[in-house]
Amino acid sequence: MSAARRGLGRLPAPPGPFRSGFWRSPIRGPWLTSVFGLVLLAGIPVLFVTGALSYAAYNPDLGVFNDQTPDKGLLGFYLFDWPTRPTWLYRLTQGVHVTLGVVLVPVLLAKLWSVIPKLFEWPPVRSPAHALERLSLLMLVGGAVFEFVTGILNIQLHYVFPGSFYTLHFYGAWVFIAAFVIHVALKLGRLVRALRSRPLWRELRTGVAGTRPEPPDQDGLVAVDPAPPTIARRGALALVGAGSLALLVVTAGQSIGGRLRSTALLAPHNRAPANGPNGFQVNKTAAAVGITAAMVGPDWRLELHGAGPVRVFTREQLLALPQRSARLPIACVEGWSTEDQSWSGLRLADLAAMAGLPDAADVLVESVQPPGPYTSVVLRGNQIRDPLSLLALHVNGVGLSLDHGYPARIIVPANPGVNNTKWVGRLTFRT
Ligand SMILES: Nc1nc2c(c(=O)[nH]1)N[C@H]1C(S)=C(S)[C@@H](COP(=O)(O)O)O[C@H]1N2
Ligand SMILES: [Mo]
Repeated sequence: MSAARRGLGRLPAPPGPFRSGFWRSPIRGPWLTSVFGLVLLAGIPVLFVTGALSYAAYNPDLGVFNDQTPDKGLLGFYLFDWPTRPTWLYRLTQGVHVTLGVVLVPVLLAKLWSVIPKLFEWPPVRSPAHALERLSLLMLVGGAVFEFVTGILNIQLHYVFPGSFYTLHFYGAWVFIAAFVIHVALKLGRLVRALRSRPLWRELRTGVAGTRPEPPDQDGLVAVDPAPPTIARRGALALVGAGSLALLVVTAGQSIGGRLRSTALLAPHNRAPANGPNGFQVNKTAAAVGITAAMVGPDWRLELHGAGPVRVFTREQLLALPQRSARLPIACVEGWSTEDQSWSGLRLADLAAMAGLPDAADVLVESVQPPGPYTSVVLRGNQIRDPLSLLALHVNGVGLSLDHGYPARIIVPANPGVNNTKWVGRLTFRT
């Protein structure tokens, strides 16, 4: 035994939560922790995968415009060309990511509550191995809290961060998942044993009166001096389950749509802004981003850059060209999405051919909006060539409303909403 270890061990625990008698809930113990842990074990990998897919969809290979995550380096190893089919792909992956993230909040909080005595272990460090374990727990808890907080702030408030939300959430996810994998590897055996120790059906039949503490455990979760029970384990599970269910009900409608849309009370984009053909969700209105009547009035032009000289079109000239249509949704990074809308306008593939580059590798799309994060977006070759990819002039049979991007906007199947640029002023096809 080292001198340091003896020294620390001899210091008495400070009063309060560091004392072993402080935590007294009689239901705290490996079983309850493992039930919450099992739910997170199923949910967090889904969050990680759908989140990672969102980065591929957001098009980080295409440089500074679409993705502000600098130097992804090795962590970007998996990035690939996001497909354009099925057209609802991003609606699904991002709807699952955001909805599941919200629904898991009560489970995460309950899991943290169930292990809180571990945060106040005394002595704080017993050995180098113990120090490592505590560091990994710090990364785990810190990573989880960080990812949930940044994610929820983003879907509720949109970009309130110093720097880019994407950067923070991306690196945070890798730190969190690394700690998560280590934690699962260390605890899986204990989780299985704890779950086997008390059959769920029996626990669900046990009321407050029959609730007894678990036998003392190696992690010190079980109270040494338990208080009389005020809630059964099934009551705690019901409470957390009801919290998750309530969050599901007030969130999922923004992604599922239809009649459920009106139940999405927590979602900032839950309601259709108006009736009629343009009456579906608007993320940023024209007024909110500084689009003035002059920018999109009779003087508006589309500039088409490519192999030959620059070509310039009025809206009337674009309307005189062959119009194509596509039924496609808008699916925002924030998780909300619209049902399919009927868009019509010019195929991006036709525009690429008009620009003299039918095999263009990508296209730089620029909005007339004053410079900001959405004013430039790059779309890839596979997105240009999909026959459903349009520079839309109409939606649902009428001209685009100003808020949906009049005079012209991009709509590409399975594209994250953020890359469907509104108020387009210039297209530059490139090889
Ligand atoms: N020029 C411009 N295009 C934009 C945006 C914007 O703020 N400015 N918002 C984007 C985002 S984040 C989304 S989700 C969609 C929303 O389109 P909608 O408002 O027509 O539903 O537009 C995208 N195109
Ligand atoms: Mo968005």
